[in-house]
Order: sequence, then C-alpha cells, then structure tokens
Amino acid sequence: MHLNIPINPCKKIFIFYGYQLPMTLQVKELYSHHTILGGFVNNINIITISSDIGAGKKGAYKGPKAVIELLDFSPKECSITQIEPIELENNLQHQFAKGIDGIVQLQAHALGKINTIFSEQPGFSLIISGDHSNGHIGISAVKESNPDKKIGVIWIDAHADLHNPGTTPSGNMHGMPLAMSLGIAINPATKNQLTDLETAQWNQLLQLGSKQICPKITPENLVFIELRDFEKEEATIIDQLQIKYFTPEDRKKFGVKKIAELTLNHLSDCDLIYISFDVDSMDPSVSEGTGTPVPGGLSKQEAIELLSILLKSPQIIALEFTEINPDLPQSNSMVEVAADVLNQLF
Ligand SMILES: [Mn+2]
Repeated sequence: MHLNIPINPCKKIFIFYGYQLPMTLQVKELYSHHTILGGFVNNINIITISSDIGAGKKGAYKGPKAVIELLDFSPKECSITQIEPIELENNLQHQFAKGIDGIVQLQAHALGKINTIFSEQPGFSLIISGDHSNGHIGISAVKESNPDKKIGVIWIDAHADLHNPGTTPSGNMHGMPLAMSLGIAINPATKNQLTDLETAQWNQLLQLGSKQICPKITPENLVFIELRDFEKEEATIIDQLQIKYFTPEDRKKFGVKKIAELTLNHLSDCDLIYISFDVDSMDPSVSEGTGTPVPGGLSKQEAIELLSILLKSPQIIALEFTEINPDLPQSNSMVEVAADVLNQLF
C-alpha cells in the first residue's frame, strides 16, 4: 500500500559500525506517510545500525543496507545524515559473552548518536539493525530521551532473548538484549563461570547511557509475540517476572488482530512503546535468511497485518527490524521479504 501524500521530508540517518562504509552509498529517497500511523507522525527517522557482533553467524551487518536499497516509501528527495564507522575492539575470546568488549563500546557510541537524533528530530523512528543485541540500544535511547515516561516493549521474536552471560548456552549476545533492558544481573552462583571483567562489562551494559538508568523497562511493560523457542532459564524469568507472552498457538486460536489488540491493551498504561521485530518471528518458509530460524512462525501477510494494527497506536515511538542476513541461503528473499513488509506498512 502506498499513499501519495508526502507530508514532510524525513531525515535519513545511517550509522555504520564494524565494517568499512562503501565510498558511494546508493540510497533511495524516503518520505513519511503519517496517515498510516494514526496521524501522530510527521517524520520518519531511518536509523541503521550495521553491526552483527552479537550474532553467531556473521553477515547480518549487511542486512540494514540491503533492506534500505529496496525501500520505496516515496519518490521525493530528502536530506541524509551519515555517521562514520568507528573502530571496534571485538574480542571473541569471551566464551560466554562473545564480543562484549566491542558491544559495550558500540552500544555507548550508538546510543549517543541516536539520542541526538531523538532530541533534534522527535517523532517516529524506523531502526534497521544487524543482530538483535542492538535492540538494547534502541530501547535505551527511548528511555534516556524520555526518562520520566513509562516505556513499553513489544518483542516479536521466536526467542525470548533473556539470557545473560551466566546462563547462555552459546555465548552469542543477540540472545541477551532483553536481560540487559530489564537490568538482570548475573547470579554469582550461575552455571557459566565468568571473569570479574566480564561481569563488570555486563554491568556496564545494564547501566548504558549517560544517565545510567537501570532498568530501562519493567517486566509488566513487556510483551512477547510469536515466542516459541527458549531455554529453561528464560522460561523461569518469564514465569517469575510474570511477563506477558503470546505463542503461535495463541495466534492460531485468536487471530492476529486479537493478539495485536490484547498486546496494546496490556500496554495501555505505557506512554511510549518500542516494537522490535526479529525476522525469525516469521516462518522459515519466508525467513530462512536469518541466523536462527524456527518453524511455526508468522506468514508475511500476518506480519504485515500485525504490525499495521500495532503501528496505529499513537504510543508507538519506534519500530526495529533485525536479524536479516544476506549471506545465508535464500538470503535475497529474506531481504526482499523484510523490505516488502516495510513497504506495505509505510
Ligand atoms: Mn531476537
């Protein structure tokens, strides 16, 4: 669906990390269509975080740029802000927190940049990130820019992403962003034995931001959608913190529209809501080009319907798309599916 009612030129902001920025960057011109979002948005800030340090399989850092090239929001020209890449220390020797050195550095840097965008260009933001560890940056930016507001999060994902270095089976930090945002500290009696440095670095992530707000969100303001693959430590957290979740079975029983309504109803107290859409929430028949596909997810049409209902809420401040890996099999279709969903929404 494309509306021919461009409102204001959006700002395009590109943040490139962890790889060299191409000398000539092909970008399409983008415009916002605020009517699709219930009338509260005048601009869309497009923010890309091209890092996949937190993923087990590399290549998702290419996802944001690949998707951007296929976006077709509007034919009008608008201004571009590019933020240059930074050198990262990426120490993969940490068995239970792979790349945490680089992630600490990247998250602090990216948060500063996004905070600037949020303060200078308030409105709705579309964040396209490499791997899902970056989700903590977006949530932190919303909270730090709105410290007195109650922030809700809708985590549309096959996974719970609630591990910490003490519980992770893989050491991949894209399975940990919600534990960061919820401020979950490492239990000293945990099964994975960590160094003092690793524990200190984890604590730095929990306190990410100049205001060191921790936690960024509280469990009652978090909702999972399409949750279907998690470890027992994550199930314990969901159970103990009484986090709201919907599984594919719930979707089949109630339908996408009802799931969206129940989610917004659960978050009705929140001032602002951040949606994070991991493409592995969709079924592998359309999303095989992601690091950790899990059978039984959303069809493309269901994803479009779900997001279009959620985006009508004036509480929504940002939508993140993540874990699109052009290097994996069927990757071209993964990029196309992600771009197609976004083109249908805006
Ligand atoms: Mn995820």
